[in-house]
Amino acid sequence: MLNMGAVLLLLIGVADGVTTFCDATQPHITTTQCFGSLGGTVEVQLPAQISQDDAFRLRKNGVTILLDRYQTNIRYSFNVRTGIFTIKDIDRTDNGTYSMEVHNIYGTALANTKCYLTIQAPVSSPLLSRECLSRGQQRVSCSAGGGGLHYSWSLDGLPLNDTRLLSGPGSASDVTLEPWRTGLLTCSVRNNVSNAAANITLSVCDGVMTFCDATQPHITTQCFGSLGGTVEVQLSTKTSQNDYFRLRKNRVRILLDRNQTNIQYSFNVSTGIFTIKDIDRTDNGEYSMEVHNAAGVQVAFTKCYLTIEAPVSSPLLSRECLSRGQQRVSCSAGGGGLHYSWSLDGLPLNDTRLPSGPGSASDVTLEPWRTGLLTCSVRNNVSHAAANITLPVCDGLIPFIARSLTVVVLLLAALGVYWALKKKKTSSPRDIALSSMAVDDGVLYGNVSGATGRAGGE
Ligand SMILES: *[C@@H]1O[C@H](CO)[C@@H](O)[C@H](O)[C@H]1NC(C)=O
Ligand SMILES: *[C@@H]1O[C@H](CO)[C@@H](O)[C@H](O)[C@H]1NC(C)=O
Ligand SMILES: *[C@@H]1O[C@H](CO)[C@@H](O)[C@H](O)[C@H]1NC(C)=O
Ligand SMILES: *[C@@H]1O[C@H](CO)[C@@H](O)[C@H](O)[C@H]1NC(C)=O
Ligand SMILES: *[C@@H]1O[C@H](CO)[C@@H](O)[C@H](O)[C@H]1NC(C)=O
Ligand SMILES: *[C@@H]1O[C@H](CO)[C@@H](O)[C@H](O)[C@H]1NC(C)=O
Ligand SMILES: *[C@@H]1O[C@H](CO)[C@@H](O)[C@H](O)[C@H]1NC(C)=O
Ligand SMILES: *[C@@H]1O[C@H](CO)[C@@H](O)[C@H](O)[C@H]1NC(C)=O
Ligand SMILES: CC(=O)N[C@H]1CO[C@H](CO)[C@@H](O)[C@@H]1O
Repeated sequence: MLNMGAVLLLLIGVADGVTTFCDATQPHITTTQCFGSLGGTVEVQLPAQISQDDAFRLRKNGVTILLDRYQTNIRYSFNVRTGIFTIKDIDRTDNGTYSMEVHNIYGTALANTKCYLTIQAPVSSPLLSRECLSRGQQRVSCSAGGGGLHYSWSLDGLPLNDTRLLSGPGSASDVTLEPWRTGLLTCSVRNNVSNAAANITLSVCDGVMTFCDATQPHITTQCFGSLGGTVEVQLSTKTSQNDYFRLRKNRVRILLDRNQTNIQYSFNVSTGIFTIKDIDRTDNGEYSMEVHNAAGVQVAFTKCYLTIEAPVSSPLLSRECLSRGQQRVSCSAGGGGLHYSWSLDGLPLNDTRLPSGPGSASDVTLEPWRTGLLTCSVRNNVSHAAANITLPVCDGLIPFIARSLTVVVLLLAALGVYWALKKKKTSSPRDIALSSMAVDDGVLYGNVSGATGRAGGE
């Protein structure tokens, strides 16, 4: 049974990850700052010159947690030989001041060491998204989970420092780059317990081209242009080389007769197509064109209203296991007026196959047994983009069961030891120590259930 407990502890250790180390023996520092990773293990180096005859007492926020010969309980352990104090399965309540007093057999204090433990969530893999702005500029955003995050960027291995950036400091979670920057951009994220990085390839932003047919008379056609892109509006097919035309934006003349091109606007007389390049937010509005023949008779009058939307950026998918093995997948994309749709293995994920929410939401919750290739498609009136994610079975339930079993196994083992000792001697000072340890175990049991609750939510 103890073997089974050890195997389960091993499994949990493998599942849970980050181990941090802290040296609390440095002289002249009264309280050393240590960091522990949520769900991980911290090892604190305390004075190692303890002999077998010395007595020690470890306290957390003034309360004794380990004493003399009782050097191990479910989560705390102290190795007398190495002087390393270990806390496993860290949760948010483990923050606080830890201290250790060492006395020799005459009761003389030999050492008193203190450290303050701060708990941080480890850094999750960063997600990168890239967006084209007007004039070919591009913005890249980096998002990661975890506490106290610090960002840094590099392009083709060289640090992207402030002199190479158009906006903001190089330590922000998003950067804006000049139009001509290309290469491999890396976002590195770190905190005091872990670090992670992600890459994205930068190419030139050349914008999205949209087309709109505004040749219908008597109505104002709704047209859409993409921020940073180009729009072509079919205004008339009736112009001949001898006609005169007049193009207006919000009633102000922008192009006239033979002067058919300026920096942003152009009109091709032979095709009747009006083009706006390098669109920015101020380009929205009503455009109209009047065509007169050589005799001054109006032969055409068309109108359109141009709405500007930011194009859809590559969607980012993130997956989260909920309790009971359900899973939630979120899709996030940049852009204006976004419309989402989902499919699983190529078949639309409609409302009858979803436990919650409509299939047009930006996140969906799926039954535990759903597996396959999930696709999130995002579109607006100027562009569209999609992303895939492979759904495995949520194993969130396994650590939950494993931890509950471990607690049961260890409590049974403790009970076994207790009964064995009670049989030997009915009254001894050890019994007092053990009963106080049993009280401690009660407190620890609370901590461990807190940890399992968290695992279930992950
Ligand atoms: C532990 O952290 C919480 C906030 O996360 C804080 O309110 C609490 O005072 C801290 N406990 C100790 C003993 O420092
Ligand atoms: C910025 O980076 C460039 C090349 O990566 C380097 O030559 C320059 O010295 C750096 N400037 C600062 C202020 O770090
Ligand atoms: C990013 O690219 C560099 C250079 O190709 C590579 O060494 C590194 O492993 C990549 N990092 C990630 C997270 O993909
Ligand atoms: C065309 O219009 C621009 C202003 O938009 C003006 O500066 C230029 O002189 C005009 N050219 C001709 C040939 O009319
Ligand atoms: C107008 O469009 C035609 C057909 O696409 C093209 O051949 C011509 O070069 C264009 N004219 C101008 C001034 O762009
Ligand atoms: C939902 O999708 C399934 C298979 O993909 C299809 O058989 C069913 O008709 C769809 N239902 C609705 C209401 O669209
Ligand atoms: C496109 O624009 C129309 C209004 O003209 C709107 O009703 C529709 O929802 C838009 N479509 C998308 C995908 O945003
Ligand atoms: C998603 O997967 C499908 C099927 O394998 C593939 O055709 C499509 O190109 C993929 N899309 C993306 C954005 O990776
Ligand atoms: C990267 C990071 O978050 N570093 C922090 C580690 O902790 C010290 C305080 O001990 C902070 O000053 C750092 O910013």
